[in-house]
Amino acid sequence: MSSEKRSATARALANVALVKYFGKRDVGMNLPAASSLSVTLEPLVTRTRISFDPAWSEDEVRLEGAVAGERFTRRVSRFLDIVREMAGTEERAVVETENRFPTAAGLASSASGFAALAVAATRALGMDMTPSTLSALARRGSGSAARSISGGVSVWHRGEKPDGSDSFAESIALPEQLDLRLVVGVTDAGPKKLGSTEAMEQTRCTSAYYDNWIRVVEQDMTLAIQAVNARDIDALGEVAEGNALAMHAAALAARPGILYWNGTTVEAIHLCRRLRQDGLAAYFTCDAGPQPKILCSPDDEPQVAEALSDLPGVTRIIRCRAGGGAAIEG
Ligand code: 2P0
Repeated sequence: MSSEKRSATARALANVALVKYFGKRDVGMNLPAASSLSVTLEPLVTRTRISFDPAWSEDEVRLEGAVAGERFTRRVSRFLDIVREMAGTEERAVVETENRFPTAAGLASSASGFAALAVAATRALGMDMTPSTLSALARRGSGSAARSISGGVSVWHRGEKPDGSDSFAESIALPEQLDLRLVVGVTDAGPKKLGSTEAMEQTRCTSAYYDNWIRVVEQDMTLAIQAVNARDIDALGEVAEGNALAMHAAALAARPGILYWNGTTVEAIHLCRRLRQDGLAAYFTCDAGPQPKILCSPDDEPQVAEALSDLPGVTRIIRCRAGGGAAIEG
């Protein structure tokens, strides 16, 4: 039987939220309980190649050159089922994906991974997608992937519709309009983290602070968008640090409490306060793991990077800058 492969390769950057996504209004559809705001980060890139072929009977997924585990393969396959249904095809695929950033860094790669996969799969099948429909599609793989389709600073809209068609992200400032820097501190391996989906649900169902957390996010979105529009890194950083601490407070108040930090993470919060006393724009944020991330201005980045790398417990740092959106590669 003759077969014709349809292939494409895409790249997408990871993103870090400055107003966090932590709580869903629909788990199956990855619909968030509130909007969020993030920035895509160079050089944290995922590159994904996909080939569809009518002759194949199963999807095959390769991660960093090796056959991926069953759980990851199933997750990719379920995502491809959504794409296949939209395209009206049953063709199976081979997916090869590589994260061009240190896997030991404990940085989430599901955002860049599903954004790159959404772009590559839809291109390979010849589907005509707008950036917002691509973002809503990437969201189905992992919520935060919605924010890795567009570049620079993006807002992911909560949306109202049950089908999720109005829950997508779009850029509000390109990297050349707001040159943000973010220094990631890699700390010694902390306790194995609870998956984001489980942590969000545990917090929603058991934390006495959850409803207030969602109210805080709504207020912080207004303040963060104002700060971005004013190109004011200090104002944005203040919102980002407060929002990250509020997210972790809500998670800590879950039963049982969810504690992502280690001692070095806490020392990094103190460090940011010291740096600000010295007149630097340096603001703490942290996601579902122990790695401290410091948002700063381009001018202050060298000093922030030096101070963070000198912090006991930080084994390496990764200096990131605001980057572009997901794209097809030649
Ligand atoms: C964020 N996180 O806004 C928040 C902050 C983690 C802490 O988005 O369940 O891996 O696949 O939608 O996208 C991580 O969540 O979760 C995340 P799912 P995802 O960046």
